Amino acid sequence: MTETPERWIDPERVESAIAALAEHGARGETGVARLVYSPEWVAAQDQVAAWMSEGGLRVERDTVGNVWGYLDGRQGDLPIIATGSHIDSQNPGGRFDGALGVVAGITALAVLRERFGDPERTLAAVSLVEEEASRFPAANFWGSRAIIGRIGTEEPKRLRGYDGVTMVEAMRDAGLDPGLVQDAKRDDIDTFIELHIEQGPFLEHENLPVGIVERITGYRQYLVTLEGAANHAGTTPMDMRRDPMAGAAEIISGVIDTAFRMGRPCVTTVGRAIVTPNERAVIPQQVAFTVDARSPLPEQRETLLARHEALMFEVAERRDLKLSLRVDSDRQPVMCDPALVETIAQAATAAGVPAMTMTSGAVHDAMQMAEIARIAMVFVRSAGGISHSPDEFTTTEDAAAGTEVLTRALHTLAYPS
Ligand code: HGY
Ligand code: MN
Ligand code: MN
Repeated sequence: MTETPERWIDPERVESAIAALAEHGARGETGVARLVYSPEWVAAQDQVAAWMSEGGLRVERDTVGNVWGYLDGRQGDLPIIATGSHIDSQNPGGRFDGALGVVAGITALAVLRERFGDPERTLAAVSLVEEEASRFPAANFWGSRAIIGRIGTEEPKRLRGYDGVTMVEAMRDAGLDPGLVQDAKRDDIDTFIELHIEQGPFLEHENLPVGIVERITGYRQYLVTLEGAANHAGTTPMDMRRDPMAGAAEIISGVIDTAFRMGRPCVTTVGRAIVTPNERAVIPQQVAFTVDARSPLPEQRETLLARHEALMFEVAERRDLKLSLRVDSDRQPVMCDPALVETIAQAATAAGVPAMTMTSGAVHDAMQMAEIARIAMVFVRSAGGISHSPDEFTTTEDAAAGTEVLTRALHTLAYPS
């Protein structure tokens, strides 16, 4: 019999922090709606900064609102090792998506400081401002894109939220200067490890608490707008209509069917539709809908996107509809660093936490950070594979097991052996 290694992480510490964060933007019993730069978002970032200070970390806020907590290393001039995730949520989502990675990062650094003192390499825990695009449909990865220098100078003025507020106004409401977004860019990050809930069924299926991500899916998100001619539902013969709903129906069922026929791992989702006017007895003038298409295999992603676009153009042409296609987000699949994956696998073994390597079907801030740093991710099991819902749940034991693995991996990377 091998002995269970001593655990560095107290599960209660992780659980109580998740519960405290969930109060900022609480919706019902278990839901959270914490949209970027809202008052509840500001309160959550303040809470995070306070925890970082209590954990003995040096706190900084950058110009876009990311909160950084540093455990300074003896070799302070070396590029840093960072961990963290996003503090915003779906509208509403659950209490773990993003938040668990923020809590795990702060907990890991505080525990490393308590147990081992100063590291050799500087460690940072970061609470990133926005990943979900739940307030601004095209903001996605606002925090990590600022860090890698991929926010255009005009973007804050151009982006408008579902609530009609521009990014400039939202940033000002949160006490930030939108003219300084570019100053959040940095070039001193060597390594970024993001802990996140799996948001899918595979770990539960394998009865494992932890996954180590090797590859993150690629995706493209479109807003498809079809324009036809509004008219009376009773008097306009079927063969005399320019009906954008008929075109949308054909495209929506077609893209979903294409992904289904191409098979795993590609997926396509139509999650939002806006019908104008939205009336029972009127052929609509316009139907707009989102298409979110993903595959972790680069060639499969290209084939999927090409088929989707061909269908959209063919249907619009045949039905005499005006098609406009806006791409809100577009990203190739990203590979995690093999050496980091191995370091995390060894940390899991040392902790006595069973784990497997896997692919992420969700997109993550880590894939933006991959442009400037080597990256990897630690996943923890999602109950029922459910996420982006108030029903999202991860047990305290699993959350602590993932945090344990993260902490030990950071220890390997930042402390002399
Ligand atoms: O859409 C995504 O994959 C991410 O969870 N926002
Ligand atoms: Mn997330
Ligand atoms: Mn999410």
